[in-house]
Amino acid sequence: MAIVRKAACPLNCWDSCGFHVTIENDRVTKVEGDPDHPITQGKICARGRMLEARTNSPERLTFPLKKINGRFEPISWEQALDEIAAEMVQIKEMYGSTAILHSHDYANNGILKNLDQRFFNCFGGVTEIYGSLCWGSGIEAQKWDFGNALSHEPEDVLNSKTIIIWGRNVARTNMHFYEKLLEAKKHGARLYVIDPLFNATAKLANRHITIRPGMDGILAAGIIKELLRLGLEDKEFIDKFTHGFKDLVSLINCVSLDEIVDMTEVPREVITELANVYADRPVSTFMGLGMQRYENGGNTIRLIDALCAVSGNIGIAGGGANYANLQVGQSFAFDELTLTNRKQSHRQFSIMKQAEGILEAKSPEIKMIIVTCGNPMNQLPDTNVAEKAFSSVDTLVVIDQFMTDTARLADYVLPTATAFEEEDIYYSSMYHHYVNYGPKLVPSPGEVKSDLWIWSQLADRLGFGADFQFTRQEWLKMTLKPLEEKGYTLENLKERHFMELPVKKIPWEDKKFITKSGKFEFTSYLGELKTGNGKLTLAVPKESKWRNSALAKKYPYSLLTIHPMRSNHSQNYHLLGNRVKLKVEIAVNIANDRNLKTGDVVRVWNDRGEVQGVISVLPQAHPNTINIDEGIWRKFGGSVNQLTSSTESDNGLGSTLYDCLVNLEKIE
Ligand SMILES: Nc1nc2c(c(=O)[nH]1)N[C@H]1C(S)=C(S)[C@@H](COP(=O)(O)OP(=O)(O)OC[C@H]3O[C@@H](n4cnc5c(=O)[nH]c(N)nc54)[C@H](O)[C@@H]3O)O[C@H]1N2
Ligand SMILES: Nc1nc2c(c(=O)[nH]1)N[C@H]1C(S)=C(S)[C@@H](COP(=O)(O)OP(=O)(O)OC[C@H]3O[C@@H](n4cnc5c(=O)[nH]c(N)nc54)[C@H](O)[C@@H]3O)O[C@H]1N2
Ligand code: SF4
Ligand SMILES: [Mo]
Repeated sequence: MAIVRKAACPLNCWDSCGFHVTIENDRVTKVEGDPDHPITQGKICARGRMLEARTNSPERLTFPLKKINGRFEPISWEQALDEIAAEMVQIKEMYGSTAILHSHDYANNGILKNLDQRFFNCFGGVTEIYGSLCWGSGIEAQKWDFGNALSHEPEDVLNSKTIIIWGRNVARTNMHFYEKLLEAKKHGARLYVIDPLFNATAKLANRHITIRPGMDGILAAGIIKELLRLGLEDKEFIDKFTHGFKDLVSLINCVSLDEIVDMTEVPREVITELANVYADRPVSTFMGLGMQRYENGGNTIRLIDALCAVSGNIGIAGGGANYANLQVGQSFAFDELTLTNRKQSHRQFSIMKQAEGILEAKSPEIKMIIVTCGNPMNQLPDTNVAEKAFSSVDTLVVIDQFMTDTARLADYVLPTATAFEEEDIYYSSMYHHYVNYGPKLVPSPGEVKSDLWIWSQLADRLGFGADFQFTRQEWLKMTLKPLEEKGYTLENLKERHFMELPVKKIPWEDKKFITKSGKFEFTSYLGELKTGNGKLTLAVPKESKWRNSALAKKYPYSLLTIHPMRSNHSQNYHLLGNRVKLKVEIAVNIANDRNLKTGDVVRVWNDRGEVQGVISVLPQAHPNTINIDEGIWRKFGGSVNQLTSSTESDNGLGSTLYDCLVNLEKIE
């Protein structure tokens, strides 16, 4: 008999949806949107629906595996856990616990996924990664400017006169916001999209403005320049609530509008139009994450923040410099969950440069890597170097659901549960402020165990089992403690399946910023403290003709590797059948210059690597721009990250995945 139960999407996504999951004979047979969920409203994307296929796939890993003489053999959990624990003890004794690297990303938004950190902290502290491939530069930028990265509640967009979608692929990556944009448009809001690609969101827009990749900060500077020339700035806001405006004015004065037009390839009249738009408040700006994956990414977000501030669009209904909403994640008791104070040793590599970290590590060298919730062989930049690094250690342990490109390299592969096979609470700090409850719905296949079970078993063997002797109920209560004190209980959440968190709906309404000056900082004290320079700059991408003309001659095209439609990163390609091909999307001028047409096979290369794929000509993309969707597996022609660079962004905390020049040619 079929029953329908409420659950939650675990995927790393803006939308954090509520589900209706159909179960027949202990099997998930369908995943749909929960019509009662205030954001989801009954609609979900293909990635959500495909969680059924991910759960039931015959390719699921169902036994622990050990590589013996180059081949994977099934082994018992006893053997796998005993051997891994024994090796951890030995490594700790001989080299210290930081000879182990914990490599992870955020493939699952479950709160209890953070218990991996508790495990490694209680073990004594391992080498950890810091920063983020995803949104690191922008988060840090907003901390410098505002003190925190906060967004308006989604509903508030209905108060905007104009909505600027700046480098966010809403229709593809953030579908419930797309629905809101439709609604706002019906209410009379104007919609602008600034993006090098004419994406599905651009189709909805009143105006699509293409830009040379990586030049958005320069465009924001140009708009500020025009605002000031026309006397349209919000003088009161600037005087009362900002710090460092003089520095901003000097910066703007040292570049002409003609130069800005030349650099951004955005026409002068469009820049003037945008200045008039920004002055006609309220204007809400929604920044995407693609735009800050450049070496100048932090500064780019800071200049757009500055534009929102100069035009008086901060702290007002229908306004905002919306990027992420960290107040969501900041509502939970992570310290209690992760026990940071138990760490005795400590070393960190940036997530971008973990491969270099592994290859160069001394005293101690990295002897073992444990990978959770990530597929670094696909998703890290410069994957050829990453593969060398991950292959160089004595023991690689990968915990995953499938035999990914990373798992293939492993010595031990431990099969883990999908979200429908364990209980957790899910949230995303990217967009809305609801958390969702996901119960355990079905048993796991074969000998699959949850990540949490694996940590508890290893903890037992390593002598700190007591730190893991809690029920799921107890773990969840521990995490929700700060909320429970305010009357938001786990019982309530379990009953309703979603809960609206008590966060600020219009951030900075009181104009009290949590920076050192208490003001919005055009010149940042925190930036000065951390990097020696808190001033805004007119920085451009590292791989550009201004910074490296020889490189730009050799590799004349900008490569974007944006997020795929039907997969969350690498998670679904193997489930899409034999249709999967690496598609090389090119601007019309490249097609003309190189005599290429849709269907041609090309190789795309730079000094780091090469991929081959099939051409698709993109109408209305910015000249000299190429896109290849990220996430594709090696066996289908990936990873595209063979081409990308592991350079860190200006503030050290973000990736430069889209700061990437390539060349291409037709092959037979
Ligand atoms: N379908 C799908 N949805 C997803 C994901 C997925 O893998 N698949 N992943 C989720 C995750 S983890 C994240 S981080 C979010 C990301 O969500 P988004 O920020 O929407 O997506 P990205 O693919 O990172 O960024 C892509 C957009 O930035 C534009 N862009 C690139 N460079 C520039 C630039 O220099 N200037 C401007 N103005 N625009 C630029 C691209 O053309 C594209 O439209 O999506 C989430 N949602
Ligand atoms: N070129 C390029 N590269 C990119 C990006 C880009 O735009 N362009 N985007 C970057 C961004 S924004 C992000 S967020 C990262 C994402 O990078 P990753 O998080 O590494 O990518 P995913 O493919 O989502 O997931 C990784 C693995 O986690 C596994 N997994 C899922 N759930 C669980 C679980 O509960 N437990 C365990 N142990 N494993 C689980 C999945 O099966 C999958 O193999 O990629 C980054 N890399
Ligand atoms: S992937 Fe995102 S949009 Fe799709 S169902 Fe999950 S949370 Fe919703
Ligand atoms: Mo991401």
